[in-house]
Amino acid sequence: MTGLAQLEALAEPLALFVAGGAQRDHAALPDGVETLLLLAPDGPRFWAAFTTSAEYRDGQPDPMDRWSRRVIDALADALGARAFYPFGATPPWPFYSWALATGQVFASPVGWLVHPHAGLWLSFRGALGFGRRIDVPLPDTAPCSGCARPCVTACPVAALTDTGYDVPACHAYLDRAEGAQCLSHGCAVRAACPLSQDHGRASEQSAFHMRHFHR
Ligand code: B12
Repeated sequence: MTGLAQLEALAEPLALFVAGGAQRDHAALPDGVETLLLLAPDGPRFWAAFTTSAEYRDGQPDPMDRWSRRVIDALADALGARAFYPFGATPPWPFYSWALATGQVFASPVGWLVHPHAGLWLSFRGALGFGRRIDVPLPDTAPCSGCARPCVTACPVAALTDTGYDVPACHAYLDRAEGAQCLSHGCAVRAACPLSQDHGRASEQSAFHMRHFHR
């Protein structure tokens, strides 16, 4: 089995998928890393898998970050790779830039990352850095080509458009009664992406992340 097939097989029961691979010749990768494979939650299966974990149930802070470290550190050990996380590092590891360098993830009209499989629900739980090159097939088409761009007008207070993200305006709306829909079902912009529809993310997962964002 190649490194990619082996990782995909190990990631599948964890409800993670390989969202893309960044290569040293296209990305600023950490020393010693030739290929970096990005791991993303795989639709509604992810929430079902995560909520059965000890971390989700133990009542301690940051359960998803602790779960991610446990399972992705174990993948790194099994595959002889080095694990990187989008949280807990100062300064943060540049996941956004790494994602764009894969050629499998794209900047949407609103700037956030969009993926052919996950749409705007794309996020990362970690990445594995390998000391050897591992090729990852590229998608046939870029996700936003020919799209009517519903993401640009979906935010009820225009806090996120193709002119940028007004974070204080987003939080102010979430403080109002009308913001309850975004808090309990997730960001309206991310939900509006046609590709997000097929990813079928659980509302409970969106509410979990929105609580974290808006705490
Ligand atoms: C800081 C941060 C934020 C800040 C942004 C503040 C700002 N505007 O400057 C805040 C707290 C607002 C934020 C919010 C969210 N974020 Co955020 N955030 C990060 C974080 C931890 C660090 C970014 C950074 O500074 N990198 C350092 C520089 C050097 O690296 P870089 O990759 O080159 O950085 C580029 C990007 O950060 C980009 N950028 C700048 N501002 C913003 C804002 C957002 C929201 C995004 C997506 C990108 C982005 O420009 C930078 C230069 O090219 C990254 C994780 C990571 N390690 O990268 C996640 C990350 C970018 N965020 C992510 C997510 C999911 C969110 C939320 C949607 C969380 C949620 N609710 O689920 C929210 C938005 C709330 C909502 N309405 O739903 C995802 C990307 C999602 C996507 N599809 O694009 C990341 C990759 C985390 C992950 N685990 O997957 N975030």
